[in-house]
Amino acid sequence: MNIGLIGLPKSGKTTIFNTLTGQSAEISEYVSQKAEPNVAVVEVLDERLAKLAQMYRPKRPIYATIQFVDFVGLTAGAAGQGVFSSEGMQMIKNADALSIVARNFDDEVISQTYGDPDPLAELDTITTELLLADQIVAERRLERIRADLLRGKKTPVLQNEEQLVRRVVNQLSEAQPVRTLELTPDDHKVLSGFQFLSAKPVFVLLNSSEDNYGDSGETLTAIEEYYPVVEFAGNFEMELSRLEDQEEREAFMQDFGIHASARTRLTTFAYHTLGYISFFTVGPDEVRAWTIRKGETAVDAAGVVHSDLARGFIRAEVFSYDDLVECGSEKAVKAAGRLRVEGRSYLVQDGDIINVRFNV
Ligand SMILES: Nc1nc2c(ncn2[C@@H]2O[C@H](COP(=O)(O)OP(=O)(O)OP(=O)(O)O)[C@@H](O)[C@H]2O)c(=O)[nH]1
Ligand SMILES: [Mg+2]
Repeated sequence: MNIGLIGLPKSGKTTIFNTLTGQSAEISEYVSQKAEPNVAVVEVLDERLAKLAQMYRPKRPIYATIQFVDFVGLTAGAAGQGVFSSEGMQMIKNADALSIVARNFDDEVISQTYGDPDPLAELDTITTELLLADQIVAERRLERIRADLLRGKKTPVLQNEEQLVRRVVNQLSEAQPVRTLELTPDDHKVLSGFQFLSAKPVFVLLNSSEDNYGDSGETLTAIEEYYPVVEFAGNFEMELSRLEDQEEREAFMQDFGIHASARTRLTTFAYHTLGYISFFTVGPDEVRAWTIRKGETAVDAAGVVHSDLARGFIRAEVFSYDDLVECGSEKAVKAAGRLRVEGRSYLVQDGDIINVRFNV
C-alpha cells in the first residue's frame, strides 16, 4: 500500500513526511527544483502481532508496512500549467491512496507568495484539479468508443464500456468523484485501467501550527463534509520525532495534548479511513502481518504475500486471531473445528490467520 502526500506548494508535505520517519528530507520556504520521490516505509504497530510472536516464537515478527510517498516537485512551477507537474501527476496516479496536506499555519515568507493560509480553498483547488484530469481521460475514451461503435465494432464489451464511461463522465461533470459511483466488481475491473485519480481513497491532513493546533474546529467540521480529516502540528511534531529521549518526547506530547506519535496517529487513521485491514501468516520462521483492503479476497491476500501463491492458489486454511487466543493454540483451534477451508473468493476478515495451499 502506498499513500501519496499531495497538496499545494508549501503546505508542509515534506515536513509531515519527516515526522513519519524522523528523517530530514529537505524542507524550505522556497521553490524546489528537482523531481524525485521521498519514500518512507512505516511499520503499522499491531499488538496482535506481538502476541502471535509469543505463541509461535519465530526468529522475528514482521509488521505490516505502509509506504508514504512525498514527491519533490509535485507542483508545477509556472503559472497556467495547472497545479501539478506532469511527473507529479504520474506519482498521484501510482498511489493507492492520497493524503491531501492543507496549510493551516502562518508563515510570512510563504504568505507573500502563496497568500494567507486557507485550507478550504486549497482543498477546493485540488479537488477540482483531480476531477478535471479524470474528466479529460474519460471524455477522450468516450469519444474513441463512440467512433469505434460508429465504425461498426458493436461488441457487447464495447457497448458495456460505453455505458460505464458515460456514467463516469456524467458523474465528473456534476463535480462528483469517481469513488462515490456505485460499481460492480466487473465495473471496477473495466475502470481500473484508467487509473482515475478521483477513484482513489482520500483523507485530509490539516497541517496546523504550534499556536493554533486544536483551535480549528469549524474548519475541521467543514472539511469533514467531504473528506475524513486529521489535524497535525507538522513542524512541532517533526521536532518531536527527532528527540532521542523517549521520556522527554512523551512529556512534550502530553503538554501539547497529543496522545500518540504522528506516526502512530497517521497510520491508525489511514487504516481506518482507507478501509485497510490486516491478516497474518504464522509459523516457526516468521510471524507476519500484511495489509489489504476490506472487500478483498483470499486470492488477493495470497497475491500480497507472493504472486506465485495467487497464481497457483488451491485453497486457503483460515482461522481467526480471536479464536486462536480463545482456544490457546492452533491445535486447539483445529480440535474445536474452527479452522476453515476457504476458496478463492472468500472475503478476508481483519485478524484472519491464513495459510495458502498452492501449486505452481
Ligand atoms: N509554522 C509552521 N511552519 C510549517 C509547518 N509545516 C511546514 N512549515 C514550514 O513551511 C515550509 C514548507 O514546508 P515543506 O514541508 O517544505 O512544504 P512542502 O509542502 O513539502 O513544500 P513543497 O514540496 O516545496 O511544495 C517550511 O519552511 C516549513 O518549516 C507547520 O506545521 N508550522
Ligand atoms: Mg516538499
